[in-house]
Amino acid sequence: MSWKVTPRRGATALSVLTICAASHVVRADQLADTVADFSVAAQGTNGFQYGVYTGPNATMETGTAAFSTANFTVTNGNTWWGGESLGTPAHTATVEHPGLSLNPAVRRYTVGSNGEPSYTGFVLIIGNFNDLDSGPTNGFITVDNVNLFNLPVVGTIPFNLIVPVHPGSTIDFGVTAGSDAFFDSTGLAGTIATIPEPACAVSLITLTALLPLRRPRTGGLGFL
Ligand SMILES: [Ca+2]
Repeated sequence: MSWKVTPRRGATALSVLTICAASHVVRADQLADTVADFSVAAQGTNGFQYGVYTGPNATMETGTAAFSTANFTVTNGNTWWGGESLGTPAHTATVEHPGLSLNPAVRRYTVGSNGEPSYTGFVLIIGNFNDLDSGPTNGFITVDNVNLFNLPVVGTIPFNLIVPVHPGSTIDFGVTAGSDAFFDSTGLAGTIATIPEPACAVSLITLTALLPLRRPRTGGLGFL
């Protein structure tokens, strides 16, 4: 007789799933946009800083490679310039160029800094690196000193990461030079958005506990 019970529980499951779907209407909030939030007004504007890791091709702040903005000055009104030859390393609204020293160019968003939303939870980091010149480069993303993405930039290289963060978390977008930094202009466009918690998660867990451990021999196809 279990087949009569199962459809009823299945119907309950469907109604809960409907509620879940409705709860996901809650919109994600965008925390940052590497292009739209670019500013030369001051380091930290819109939560972003522009600098380098002080280590050749470093992708994390380990050993001697540390993010620093100490040597950066503003020139030409629209570029953070790192003081090395040929105007490198450099950041614009859409471009990262590593230094001739092979120190990677890094732009950092710090969660909750400079009046940015104080957020704890998962974020979606999505966008792409784009090869703008002939020199080989790698594009990377490092969150709280853990490198999560690091790929050669050939054509357009998309990234799509879901990462837990908290106020003070650092999300670094960077470009490494490889063997040299000539012709290494690399496009970057990325956004960081919150991911709402599924409000129905507890309900689903509770529902799962109510479901039969074994599917009946008959009526199984009608379950959910
Ligand atoms: Ca290169």
